[in-house]
Amino acid sequence: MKTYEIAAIPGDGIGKEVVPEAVRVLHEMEKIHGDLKFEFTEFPWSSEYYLEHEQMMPDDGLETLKTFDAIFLGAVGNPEIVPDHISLWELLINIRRNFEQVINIRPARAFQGLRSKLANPEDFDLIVVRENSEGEYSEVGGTIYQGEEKIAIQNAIFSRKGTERAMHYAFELAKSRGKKVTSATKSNGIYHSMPFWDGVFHDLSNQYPDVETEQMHIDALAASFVTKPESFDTIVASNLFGDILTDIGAAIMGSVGIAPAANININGKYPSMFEPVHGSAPDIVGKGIANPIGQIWTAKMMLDHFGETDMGDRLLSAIEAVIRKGVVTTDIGGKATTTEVTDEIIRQIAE
Ligand code: GGG
Repeated sequence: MKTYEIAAIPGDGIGKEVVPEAVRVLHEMEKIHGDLKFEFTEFPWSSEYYLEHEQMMPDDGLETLKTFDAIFLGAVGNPEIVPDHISLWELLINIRRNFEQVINIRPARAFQGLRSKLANPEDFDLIVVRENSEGEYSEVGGTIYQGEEKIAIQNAIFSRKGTERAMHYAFELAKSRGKKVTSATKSNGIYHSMPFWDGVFHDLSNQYPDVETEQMHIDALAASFVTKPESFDTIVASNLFGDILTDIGAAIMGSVGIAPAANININGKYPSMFEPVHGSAPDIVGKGIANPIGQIWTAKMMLDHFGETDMGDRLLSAIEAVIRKGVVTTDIGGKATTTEVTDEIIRQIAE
């Protein structure tokens, strides 16, 4: 029996509603496989935890998480309790940084039954490789003066090492998919970091002569994501550009509620973390309409990471079938509740 120890952090808002659904699906997969076990340990680290403890996770939280095979996270953020930059930096970004989860992989593809009845993955099937450790997500800077004179200074960090490893990852991925890499830049407007980014991309292109390359300014790229997503395969982007592009990617699939993500520790020293692209969505909490597909597809990415690709493929096929059937939540045009969607996915897995 192969056992995977998984730390579950439902977090805030709908994270608490969708994580248990994905856990339910994974337990069903255990039954089908027969030789696989998922042991979940749940941690209540969230904005509510902050109310009681004045921190998003305990001092030894990272030490505790270190021992797990993976971290399965829901959503972070409840600005009524904790300012968003505190909750994100103390929990989500804290884990990404300290566990050297330097790459964030975020796929987006067409599903039959969403954009059109005829859609299929050939229509578009892309992966954004987001640099996940530096860039515009930086604590370097500060504020000076007060009132009308107040000034905020925010520095972005682009290291050769960080930029190269994100690009290497993207090139290797594109090579395995037999397609091209598009670099998201803005070197006409951002004076230092983006020309540097372009230079690294140019150097890496020379190391991968078989991979087709292109670079596009982020504004034009964002527009093309909407109008011709089928023209992309692997996109490499900085931390902020990648975050924004992948919300657009989710929107062109049909809803941010279905998009998955994986924060990968590429050196194998620490656990990787799997979390959907969506946030805590306070406006729909408690209504039973949160889309569980983002979290369940995220579970598929975790299965793939474990090397359980047969099970991962089976799970994705079940998601495809459920979307095709139209047993979906309101955000993608259905009437089903969160639980009903999961029940249908479980039925499809068993078929
Ligand atoms: N599902 C994780 C989550 O809560 N994401 C909200 C968010 O704003 N994340 C920012 C980021 O991915 O950098």
